[in-house]
Amino acid sequence: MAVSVEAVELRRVALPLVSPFRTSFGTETHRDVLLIRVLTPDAEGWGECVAMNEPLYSSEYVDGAELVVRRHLLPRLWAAGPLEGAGVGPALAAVRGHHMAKCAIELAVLDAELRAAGVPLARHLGAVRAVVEAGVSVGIMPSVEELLDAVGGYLDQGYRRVKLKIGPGWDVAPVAAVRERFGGGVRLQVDANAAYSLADARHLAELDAFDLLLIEQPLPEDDLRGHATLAARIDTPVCLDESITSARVAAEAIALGSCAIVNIKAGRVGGYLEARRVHDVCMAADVPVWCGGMLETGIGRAANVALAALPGFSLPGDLSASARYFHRDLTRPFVLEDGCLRVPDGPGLGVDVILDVLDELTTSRELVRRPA
Ligand code: NPQ
Ligand code: MG
Repeated sequence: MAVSVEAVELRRVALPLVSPFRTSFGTETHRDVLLIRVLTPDAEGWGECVAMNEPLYSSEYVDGAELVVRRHLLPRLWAAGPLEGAGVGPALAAVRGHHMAKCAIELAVLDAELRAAGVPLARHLGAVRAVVEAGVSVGIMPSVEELLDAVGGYLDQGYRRVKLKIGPGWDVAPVAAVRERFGGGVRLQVDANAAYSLADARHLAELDAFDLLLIEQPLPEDDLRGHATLAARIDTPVCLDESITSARVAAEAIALGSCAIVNIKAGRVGGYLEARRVHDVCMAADVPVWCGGMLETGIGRAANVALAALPGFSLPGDLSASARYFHRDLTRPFVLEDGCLRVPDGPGLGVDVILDVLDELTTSRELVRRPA
């Protein structure tokens, strides 16, 4: 069902993190989020742009995303006229890249469309589950002792699997310590965020001893061939994150033997509908997938949980409780129930933005009206 977008609000929100999050590319203390709110005659819709403050995870960053939305994407949205969520990708396709910016707009239009129609996003995407297993991503810590305390706390909360961020100088020792302390029953995986090179293959093979579910994105984003070579040299299954920028690239990576598992993030591939196509490609190839995370607020988290309820998502995602990252969320908080998150079943995202909290955390806002 097409909706007529009358105006779009661009809003920047700053959420302090409960503790600093360190990865191989840097340390974050705040989440600086761009929100997209579309106003239509029947309903409003919300989207979240997951671009980081700096272009460290990928080339997108939040100031750039905001500019691209305003200058290059909204004019194309207006030109398209009334449209469905499924029409957003095609309407914006002339603009190269900027997947996270496009994803936020698509999600907002989908949300408005589905709220107006009374349909939950999960059902629209093809969800088959009412709850999804929650995993937690644990940053690089000042010491192994602090890491063990953090992991122990998350396991006590019920998380179904643990992902350790790794990088040169923080890899084999912390993994060995976590295995030693918590045993072989913990589902454990690692994420390098592209911090290694093929010359590290023998070193990364030392991780083979720890029965990891997977190693995520050891090599640079554009090195599919290198990942295929590495995958043949280590026993730990290789999973790709940053490299998988579309369903087509997912098919290529699988065909090349670059990965045995895929992390799906809607922002990275340009939207939740392309994310579903990545899921479909992987499922057809018997490649397990799981839902990645970008420290989303309740808006993006609700959409991720809906996506993760699709049938091919056979591993726990980076889907945590709101409290893993934020003191206060922009929606009712997501909470763990027996190590799982409930899939929202209300129309659209199925969660409502708490406007008081939103206003308190807002750092800027602008309303762009459809040209007459
Ligand atoms: C990943 N996420 O899978 C990312 C990377 C990441 C949950 O590990 C601010 C905003 C900080 C986005 C740190 C997880 C971030 C971020 C890491 C994304 O590679
Ligand atoms: Mg990753």
